Amino acid sequence: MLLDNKVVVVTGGSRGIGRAIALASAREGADVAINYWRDNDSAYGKASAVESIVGEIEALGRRAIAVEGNVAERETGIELIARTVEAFGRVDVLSSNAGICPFHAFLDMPASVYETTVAVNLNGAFYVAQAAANQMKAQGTGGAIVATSSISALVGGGMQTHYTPTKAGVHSLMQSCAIALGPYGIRCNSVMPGTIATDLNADDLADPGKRAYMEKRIPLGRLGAPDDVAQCVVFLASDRARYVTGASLLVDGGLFVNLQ
Ligand code: RM4
Repeated sequence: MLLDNKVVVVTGGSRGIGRAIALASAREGADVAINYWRDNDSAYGKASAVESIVGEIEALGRRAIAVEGNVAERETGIELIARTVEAFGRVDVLSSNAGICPFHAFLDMPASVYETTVAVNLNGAFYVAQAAANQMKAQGTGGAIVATSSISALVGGGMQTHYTPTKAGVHSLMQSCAIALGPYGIRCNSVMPGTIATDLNADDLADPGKRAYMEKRIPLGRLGAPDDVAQCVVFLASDRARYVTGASLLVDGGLFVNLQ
C-alpha cells in the first residue's frame, strides 16, 4: 500500500481527476479529506457528487470527510486543514487539484471570467498549499504536496487565455514551494495532465470534430482517463518519490511532444 495510513487532502475531490485521486489514495490505504465547491457542481448542472465519493471511500474500509468551500477564499484552505486534523489528527499529503476552465474567446472575455479562473486555479492553489504546509511543518514529519498543473502550463489554447497562465503559475508555485519547504521535508511536485475526459471539458469535447482532432494528436490514441492522472499523483505523494521535489510529470499520452 503506497499510502498506508496516510491522511490525504484533495481539493476539487468530488468529480473528475480529484475524485479519481481521492479513490486511488483510499485504495492505497489513505484516509481522505475532500474539498468540493457546491456552486461548481451546479455549474455543471449536476447534483453534488460528494455524497457518493465519501461512501465509495468508506466502502474501501477507509475514513473520509467532505468539506465544502471555494478554495479561492483563503479561509477555505485554513478550514479544510483544520477539519482534517480534527477528524484524522494530521495531514500527510495535499493534492491541490481544484480548478476550472470555462472555455472563452479572448477578445470579449469578461473580467469576471478571467478573475474567477485566476482566483480558483492560482490563488486557491497558493492558499491551500500554504495552509497544508504550515500544518505539515508543525507536525515535524515532512509531507508531500502534489498540484494538478497541466500540459497547458507548457502550451497555449486559443479559448484558454485565462486558464493556461494559471496552470503555468501552479507549476511555478510548486517549484518555489519545493525550495521553501525542502528544509521541513515537504516535497512539492506537479502533474501535467493532457486532455483528460472530465466534466471540465465535456462541452468542448462534445464537438465530434474537436474530440477526433485531439484523439488523432495523441500518440497513445485515446483521451486520458482521470485514473491515469491519479496513479501518477499517488506515486509523487508516496515514499517511492522520496527524492523527487520541484518536478513535474506530463500525463498526456504523448500529446505534448507530438508535432509531426
Ligand atoms: C487541459 C487541456 C485540455 C482541456 C482541459 C480543460 O489543460 O487544455 O485539452 O480539455 O485543460
